[in-house]
Amino acid sequence: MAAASVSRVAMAALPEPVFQSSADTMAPLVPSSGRPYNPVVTLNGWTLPWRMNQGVKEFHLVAEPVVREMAPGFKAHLWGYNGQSPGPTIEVVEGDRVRIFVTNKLPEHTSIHWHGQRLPSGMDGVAGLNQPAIQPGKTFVYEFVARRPGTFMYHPHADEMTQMAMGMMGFWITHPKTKHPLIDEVQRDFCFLLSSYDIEPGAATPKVAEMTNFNLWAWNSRVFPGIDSLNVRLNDKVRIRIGNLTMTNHPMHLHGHEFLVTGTDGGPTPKSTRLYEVTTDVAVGQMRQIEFLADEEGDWAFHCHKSHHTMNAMGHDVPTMIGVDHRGIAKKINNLIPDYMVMGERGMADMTEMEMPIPDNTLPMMTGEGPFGSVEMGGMFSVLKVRRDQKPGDYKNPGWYKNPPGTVAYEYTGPMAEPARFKAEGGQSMPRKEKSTSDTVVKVKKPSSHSGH
Ligand SMILES: [Cu+2]
Repeated sequence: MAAASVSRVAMAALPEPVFQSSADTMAPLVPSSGRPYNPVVTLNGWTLPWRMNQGVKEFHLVAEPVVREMAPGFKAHLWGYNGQSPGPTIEVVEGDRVRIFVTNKLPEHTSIHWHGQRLPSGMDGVAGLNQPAIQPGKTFVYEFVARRPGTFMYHPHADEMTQMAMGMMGFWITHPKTKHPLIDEVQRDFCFLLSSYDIEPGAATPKVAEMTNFNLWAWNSRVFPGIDSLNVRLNDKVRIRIGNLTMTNHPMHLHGHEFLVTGTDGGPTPKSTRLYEVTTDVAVGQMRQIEFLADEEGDWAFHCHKSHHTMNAMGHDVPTMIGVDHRGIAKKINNLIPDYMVMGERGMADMTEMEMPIPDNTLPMMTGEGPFGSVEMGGMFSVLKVRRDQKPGDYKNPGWYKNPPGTVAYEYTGPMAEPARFKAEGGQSMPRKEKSTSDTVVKVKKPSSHSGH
């Protein structure tokens, strides 16, 4: 009797969960209650609406299996929150009291850890240590005050290997309540999480036991060419917040501009620590927020600098064939094995042109048509688009940059000069040991065939 009445009260108090079915980048959610702030834009994501309940911001997260379109033509069966992986971004203001209802619709228990937050130990979300795990079908309540402004994330702390490999994660932003000496106002504020998956070509569900050999490198569970561009107005001050929930580091590289690292998940960085850079490494479990003045018009690549992270599945286990003339071989082998494909005798770029047959629900390894041809990218790659005529607050993709005449690299068609080759060998600080005059002889002993093995 008592238990029934308690649960009825709890049900009545539960805010209605909001779900998202689209992987499009949603417009920033301008706060309708509470202190005002400049909302963020979650790349290919959205911000979770809240309910004000007697001064408390109430959110409702539902942990559940989801279908995430990782790029057009490729859908993955992941786990996430409220219809998507990653889950919705949570945006609050420093000093807000926040109550988060978490309903578990997964086939196994879960919990949520609020990465980087100052909160009571019992709200930190490590299942078994800080709380009992949330069993399937149950709803738990987390409540704390968002004490520090900054860039944070949330993710399960129960069967983490499976649940994070399946895409369970989300962004959390605590905006400063008043002007903060180390937090500048910006016109555009983007955020995304780095995640990686191992989904066999033709399959849809990640292999969760994978430790190192991931084949999909994602921003917000999207891969190039499925990652939306970051569209800004010329001379906007831009902030990009990045969190890394993969199992390796990602040197994030921006073209055309220098940026400062203005914050980590530890909070805003002291000004004395800020260096102008064009690449910043985001290590495992870290968050970085970068800021720059977008004062160069154009289309600027923004990507992870590990070249294997800007390609999609099938990029591994491919032998290097550069310099090997195997023309004609493919055709001969094709008579024996119909789908056989020889890869890249002049480099891998051939592969984008070959349009090799790939299984259904699989992305090409390198793809993406730009205004001048194939971009030959995949994975963690997008474009910062800086435009003079982009309206304030307009996040629409303006299309390709129209380069002013005379500002595009072009082909030289004049006479070729005689090559002048430099003759000298490189110097050496110390002489090498005299080479031995006799060749090294390697004797190979064949295993005897009658060893009984
Ligand atoms: Cu990377």
